[in-house]
Amino acid sequence: MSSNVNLLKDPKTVAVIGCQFRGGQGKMGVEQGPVHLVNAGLLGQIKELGWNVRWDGYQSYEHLEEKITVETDPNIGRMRRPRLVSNVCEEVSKTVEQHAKEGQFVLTLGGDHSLGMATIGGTLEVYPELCVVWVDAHADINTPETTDLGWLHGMPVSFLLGISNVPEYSWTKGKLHPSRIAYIGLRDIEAGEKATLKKLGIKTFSMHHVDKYGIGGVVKMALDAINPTRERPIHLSFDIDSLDPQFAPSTGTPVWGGLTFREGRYICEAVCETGKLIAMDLVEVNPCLTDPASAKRTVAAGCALVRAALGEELL
Ligand SMILES: [Mn+2]
Repeated sequence: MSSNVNLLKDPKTVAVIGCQFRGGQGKMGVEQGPVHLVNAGLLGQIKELGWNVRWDGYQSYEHLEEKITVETDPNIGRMRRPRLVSNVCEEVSKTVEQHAKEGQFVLTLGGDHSLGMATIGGTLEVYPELCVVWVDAHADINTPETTDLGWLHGMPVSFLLGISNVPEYSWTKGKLHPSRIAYIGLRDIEAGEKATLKKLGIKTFSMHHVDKYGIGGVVKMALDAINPTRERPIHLSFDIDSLDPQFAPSTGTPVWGGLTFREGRYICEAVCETGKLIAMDLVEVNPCLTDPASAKRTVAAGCALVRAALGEELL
């Protein structure tokens, strides 16, 4: 394990939350991501790296899904399932905040990426100086005005930045400053998102930059921008669809031309090496969309990314 995580309390503990939530997007199966990751041995693998594991169990949010049905949750503007996503994310946010407050590394297994507003919202409460590395094929920065499809998994960053104003989401406090988030792996961005990224001057590293500078250069530039003295705590939000579909085919919105497995793993290694990583999300693993072998490959890649972020070294 990385020995220099001075922000975490001893004994070094990873709190793992298995978020079985799919309400931020339209496909069945992403709620099974945590089950497949855990069944692949992820918790044992984390222990082998020297961490204590506090497993929170699978969180199914049935109590909220029963209360907030399709009928009682009509669209707000173009936003689909807005109240369900808000309620689930508010609950997840409190859980993440509690673990972070106790000095634990918080690992959230999704579930869809709408959860990003919850997890980062939670860590920001404990670490106001936090910066975010968002690894994704998509920018997930749509607002209710710019979204084409209306699914919340394409919008979490806008709530973190406070540029989406929806009364039902008043619990999202918009505390993340645009200078504190960098993207890596982008290659499928909507027109409204491009305008937002430009307007806010957000550091974006698309696959073009990965090709041009190499992944080592890109991660260094990303960290130099959001964490120049490497003193800020880091939250890594890793969407498995950042990887090319040949490495991670089982995901809801695959896009060709993505990160290789090695490039994805390198990002995790490099962020871990800073000694400042305090939380990670691994989201959008949907084992139900492909044949079992492809699902297994995707889950194995996800486990390896988590291990790298938690200090597994090749040598
Ligand atoms: Mn995403």
